[in-house]
Amino acid sequence: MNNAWVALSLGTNLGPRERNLKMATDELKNLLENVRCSPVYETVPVGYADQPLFLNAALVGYTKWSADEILDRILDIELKGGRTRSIVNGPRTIDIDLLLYGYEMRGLFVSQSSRLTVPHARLHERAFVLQPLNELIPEQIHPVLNQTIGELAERVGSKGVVQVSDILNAK
Ligand code: PH2
Ligand code: MG
Ligand code: MG
Repeated sequence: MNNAWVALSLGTNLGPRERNLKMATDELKNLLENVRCSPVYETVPVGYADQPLFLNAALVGYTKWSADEILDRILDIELKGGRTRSIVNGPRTIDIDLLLYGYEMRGLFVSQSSRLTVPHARLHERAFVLQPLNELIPEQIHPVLNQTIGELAERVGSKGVVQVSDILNAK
C-alpha cells in the first residue's frame, strides 16, 4: 500500500460530547481507510483551566491525501461539528489534531511550516493525547524525539485522564 499513514487526536468539551466524537469519527472514516479508534477518555482541561472536562480519543488510518489536504478536510469536519474559535485552548465542540503523518517504508513526515507542524508540537507533553494513542500505536517512534509513544506515555503518566467508554468501537 503506498497510502500514507496518519494519527489524529479528537477532543470535545461542549454540547453532546459523545455525539461530537461519533460524528467526527464517522466523517473521518469517509476520508481514511482501515481506521482504528482508541477508547474514550475523560480528561481535565490543560492550558485554560476554567472550562468543562473534555472527552478525548485517538484514531489511526491510511490515506491517499497529503498532510495539507488532510488538514483542509479536518477543518471542514470541525466546522460541521459547530466549531467556533474564540479563546485559545478554550472550550470546543470538536477539535481534530493531526499528530503524525508518514509512510511505513519511508518513515514519518516532519514538517514545521506556519500552517502545519507534524509531529504535533505538544504531542509529547499531553497525557490526554498520549494515553489514547498508546492504546493504538505503543511501538511507533516519535521521529523527532526518537522515543516510542509507549515511552512518552509512561513519562507523562495518566494524571487527569480516565478511560470512560469504548463508544467509537461499539457496533
Ligand atoms: N485541547 C486543548 C487545550 N487543552 N485539555 C484537554 N484535557 N483536552 C484537550 O483536547 C485539550 C485541552 C487545545 O486543543
Ligand atoms: Mg488541540
Ligand atoms: Mg486543533
